[in-house]
Amino acid sequence: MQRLSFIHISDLHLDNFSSVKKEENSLAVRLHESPYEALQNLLILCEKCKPQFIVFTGDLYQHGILSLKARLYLTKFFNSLAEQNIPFYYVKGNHDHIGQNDTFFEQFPLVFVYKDTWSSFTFPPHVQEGEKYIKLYGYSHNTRKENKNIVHDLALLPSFIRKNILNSFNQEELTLQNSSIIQEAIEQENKILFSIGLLHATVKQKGVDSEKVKNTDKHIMSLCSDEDLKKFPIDYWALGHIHEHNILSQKPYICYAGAMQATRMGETGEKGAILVTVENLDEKEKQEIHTQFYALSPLESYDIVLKLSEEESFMDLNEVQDFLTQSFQTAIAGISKNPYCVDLVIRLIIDGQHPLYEKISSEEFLSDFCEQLSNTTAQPRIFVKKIVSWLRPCFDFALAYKREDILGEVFRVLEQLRQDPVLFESILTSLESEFKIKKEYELGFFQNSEMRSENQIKRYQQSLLRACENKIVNILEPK
Ligand SMILES: [Mn+2]
Repeated sequence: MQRLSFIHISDLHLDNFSSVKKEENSLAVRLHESPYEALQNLLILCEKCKPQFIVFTGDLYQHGILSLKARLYLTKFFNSLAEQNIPFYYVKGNHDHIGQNDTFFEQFPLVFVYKDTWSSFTFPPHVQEGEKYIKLYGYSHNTRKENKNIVHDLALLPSFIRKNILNSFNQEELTLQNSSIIQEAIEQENKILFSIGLLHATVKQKGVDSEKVKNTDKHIMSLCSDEDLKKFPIDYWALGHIHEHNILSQKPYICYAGAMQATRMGETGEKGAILVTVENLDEKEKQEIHTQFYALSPLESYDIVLKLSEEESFMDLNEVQDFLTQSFQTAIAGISKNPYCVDLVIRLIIDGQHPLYEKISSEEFLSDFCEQLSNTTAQPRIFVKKIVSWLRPCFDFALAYKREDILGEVFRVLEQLRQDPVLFESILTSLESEFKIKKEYELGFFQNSEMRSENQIKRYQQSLLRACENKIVNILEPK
C-alpha cells in the first residue's frame, strides 16, 4: 500500500427529532428525514472517492434504542458499503452507548463495533502472513454519561507497552542484544503502517478556553487534553462528540469530523465527512496526512443578522419590511454552496438603532415578517424558525453611563448587574414573588425550561438588561 484513503464521520444522531409532532409543520418532517438523507449522500461520496474504509466516532443514533426506520436504513446502508467492500469501524458514543442494540450490528461482517475497553481492529480486516496493515484502536462508551478520562487506559494495551520498551533502547543496542523476543517485537511493530485512534470525547486544547468548545451535545464528556492524546503513538486521532469540524493538531493529526447534519439551531453551516489521505504510507518518516471536508448535509441552519440604522428614514412599517426583506435575500444568496442542501433553517436577528424600534420589535410585526420570509418553494427551501429583535431606540447608550443625572445612575446599576450574574439572578428571584415579570419573560425566552444552559441564562440576562435600558430611555427621555 503506497497510499491510504479513508472517510471519518461522526455524530449523525438518527431519530433526534422523532418526538417532534409531524403534523405541526413540514419542517418537523424535514428535521427527521435529513440525517437519513445525509447517509444516502455519504454513499454517493463513497462511490466517487472510493475510500478504503470508514471510521465513525460515536452517536450514530440519538436514543438508546434503534427505531425500526433506523434499522431498515442502516441495513440498506451497510449492505451498500459491503457491496463496495468498505469496512465500517465504529466506536459508540454517549447517545448510542453499548447496550440493547449491539446484536443488530453483528449481522454485518464488515461492521466492526468496539468494546467498552480499548481494543483494536486491523485494515485489511484479515491480514495475510507477512502483510503490513493499518491498526485502528477504539473505545466505546457504555453509559449515557462517561466522566473519566478514558485515554489513560490506552497505555495498558500490549502493543503500547511493547512500543514503550522498544523506544527506551536505541536500535543498535537492540541489535547487539539480539534477543529473539525483542526481534519479534520489532517485527510486529514494523508491520503497522499507520495507527488510528477512535474516540468520542471532549478534548480540551492547551491554551484554549473550554467555553469556546461549542456545539457539544450538551455534556462535557470524558474530558481529556490534546497533550494526553499526543502521548500515544497514534498517527490520526479520529474524534467525535463536538459537532463542529475542527483540526486540533497536525502531528499527530487530531481531528473532529463534526456532525453529518445539524442537530439543533446554532449548529450552523455545512456539515459532512472528512476524507483523509496518507501519502508515502510505506515510509513512516515521509508520511503526509491530508484532510478534505465534503458537505453532505441536506438541511443547514444559519444565524442571519439584519441591521437597521437611524440613517434609514422610513416613512412606515411597510418600507421597513421591504428593506429588511431585501437584506434578507442578499444574506441568503451568500450562504450554502452545498449542492446537497435542500433546506435552510434560519434564526433571524434584527439589530441596530431606529426610531421605529418599538413597532418593529412588536410580536405582531415580527411574526408577520417571519411568515413572509419563509419560502417552501425556493431552492433551497427557507424556514425562518425564530426571529428576535435586538433593536434599540436612537440614543447614545455609551454616553449614558457617564451622565450625572438619574438616568446615568440607573445605567450604572444595570451595568453592575451585567458584571455580576449571580447577584442579578438573586435579585430576579427575590422579585419573582412580588411581581410576575421574571416568569413571564423567561417563558418567552427559553420555551423549554429544561433546555437552559449556562450560556442561555447569560443571554437571557443580557436580553433582560437590554430591555430595561430601552424602557428607561423611553421613560426618562421620551422623543
Ligand atoms: Mn456525544
